[in-house]
Amino acid sequence: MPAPALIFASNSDDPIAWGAALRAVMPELDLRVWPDTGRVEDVVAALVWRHPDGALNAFPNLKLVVNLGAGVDPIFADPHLPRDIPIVRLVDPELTRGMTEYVVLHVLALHRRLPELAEAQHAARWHYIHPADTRRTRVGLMGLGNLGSHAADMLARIGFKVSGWSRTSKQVAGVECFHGRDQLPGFLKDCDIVVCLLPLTAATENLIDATVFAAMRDGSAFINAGRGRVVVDEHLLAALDSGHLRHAVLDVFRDEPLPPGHRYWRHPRVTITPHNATAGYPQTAAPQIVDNIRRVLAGQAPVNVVDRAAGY
Ligand code: NDP
Ligand code: OXD
Repeated sequence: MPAPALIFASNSDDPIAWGAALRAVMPELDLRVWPDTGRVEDVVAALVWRHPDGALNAFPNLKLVVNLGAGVDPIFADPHLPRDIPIVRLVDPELTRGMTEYVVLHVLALHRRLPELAEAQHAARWHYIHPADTRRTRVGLMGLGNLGSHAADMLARIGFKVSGWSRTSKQVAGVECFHGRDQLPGFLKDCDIVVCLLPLTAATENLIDATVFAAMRDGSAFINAGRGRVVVDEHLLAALDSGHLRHAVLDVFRDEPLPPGHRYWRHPRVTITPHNATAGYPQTAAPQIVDNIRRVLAGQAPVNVVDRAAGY
């Protein structure tokens, strides 16, 4: 039997590093890099990030599509996506740890008022701000999945009060949990800092709009590391311009790279990071990818399968 072949299609991941990590757990693996497919019949799995539309239809024996990231919206952007092949996403412990690091970094920076202090330093102005009481500060996570629940746990351990909002009802130790559209205002009204870790789906696109910002506390802050299209940019800018929101930290954008003329770049109340909150790491992600390849080759269901109907 020929060695299982895998097609790698990503312009932002290093096929050499991924090949080495995958072969460390599956030495017989035959890794091919798009567009050098070789004999298309050999390919059983595709490892992709923003693959070319229709590319996955080239492989008649494809049994698995692996998204090289946590968010699968780039896969669903392909109008010719094969219908019946399971799609799995990365649930990589290092990717998760990296996102928690990002969330904690920016929550602490906002909590300790670093943007205002940096502005004061720039003007050589001694601007005393009394430190806020962590135990009386509430951080709210929109999205309580793999990333949101891990970040929530760390924030609670630091001493913040933590709330979370999800689609379905959840229970997370130390987190006040809300779910569904009806409970969104109740979730938002007590949060001092709101963190979006939602996937982009038909239900979340443009979800965070003027109504959502109005439901947030006066003087609260917002972090978006989920997806740019979940937020209505003009409404966020209006909430920042009016001072209703004191600051926004944005890692993800409607169009990436963020266009040079976009108002976010020069807004005094916006901090921008270039979609680098976290990433998948070959060494820690390879074992689960290989496990899933072995599963589909043995006729078993893979793990971390994306729910196509829900879109995440
Ligand atoms: P999960 O699928 O594990 O969790 C998604 C969470 O969002 C779940 O709690 C889910 O609710 C909730 N959710 C989904 N739809 C809705 C909705 N309509 N209303 C309310 N809640 C909803 O995903 P991850 O935690 O692994 O990742 C989350 C997102 O983070 C990714 O999809 C991606 O967009 C983004 N991301 C960004 C990165 C970056 O570098 N900036 C890196 C990695 C990911 P429920 O629990 O009920 O299912
Ligand atoms: C993402 C990722 O989904 O980098 O943004 O994993």
